[in-house]
Amino acid sequence: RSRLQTYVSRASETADGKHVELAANIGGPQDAQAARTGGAEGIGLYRTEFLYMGRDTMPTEEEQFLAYKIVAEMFPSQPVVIRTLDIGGDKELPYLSLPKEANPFLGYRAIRLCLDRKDLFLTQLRAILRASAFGNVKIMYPMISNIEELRQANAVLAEAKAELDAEGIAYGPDVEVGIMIEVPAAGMAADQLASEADFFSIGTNDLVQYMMAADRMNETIAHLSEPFNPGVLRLIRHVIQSAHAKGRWVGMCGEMAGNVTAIPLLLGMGLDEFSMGAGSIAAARGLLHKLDSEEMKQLASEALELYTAEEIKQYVISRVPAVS
Ligand code: PYR
Repeated sequence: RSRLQTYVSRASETADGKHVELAANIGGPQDAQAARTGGAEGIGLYRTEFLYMGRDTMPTEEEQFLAYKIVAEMFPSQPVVIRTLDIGGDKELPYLSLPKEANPFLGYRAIRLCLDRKDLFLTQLRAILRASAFGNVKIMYPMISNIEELRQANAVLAEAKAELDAEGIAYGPDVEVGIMIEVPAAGMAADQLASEADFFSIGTNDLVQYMMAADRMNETIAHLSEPFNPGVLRLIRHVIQSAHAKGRWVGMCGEMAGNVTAIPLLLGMGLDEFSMGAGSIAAARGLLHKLDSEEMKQLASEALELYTAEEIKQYVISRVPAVS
């Protein structure tokens, strides 16, 4: 057994006994076994896009229900956060006729598309609700920009529940409904959104792209895709503090959540759940075991006073030997 292997099956606790959740990002049932063997304590991001891609017709409610239920049953008491369809103009779906857009990442995608194509959204929400009868399923809306979108999405969810009630079909009684924080305006308004969302998950890949106004696929400006930028870190801190003030939990499902230099800072800022590729979980857990949560709180507050991403990273590395 390698040293990392020993961390696959241990609880995710810091040196001083604070529990955080280490969860996995998956793209479908085919990834769920690797998530379990990798030591995930749940699924922090179930990407549902793949169910819709590479085919000529929309997946039916039954197909989706089965794909969600299998995963819910594999993590019987642990959370499985299912993200509703996050697709847009950069992908081809033959049965959707998506518009060609000059700026697809600023365009008709994710919750925007779902609120416009209610038929599609209602079908997916029914499928997720039905799967929630078989495990600890949570629903998450992607790309929320304002509270109206959250309310509109919840209205469709209420409709889906009413339909299932009328048909006598079971679903979980207390399904939590959260949102992704990817749009900077939503991050700034996190205190308000926390009044109506049960949890947040910070999608740092998109959040950094939108905060830095830098296309993350554009190599020429790759240096700007920088999650350690002080502005980005301060927004993350604001999101976590705002959620906690309203008694909500906060996860992160972007790449930053599995970054060993970021983990001490995120722990110090109070992040509750870290969701990452299954292959990163053992290393993250091993690191957490060595960190003192109170010390990391201090570290984070000092690091967020520094002016550059490089200084912040160097500061973490100098203070946390386990990182380097
Ligand atoms: C993001 O970080 O943007 C994800 O969607 C995971």
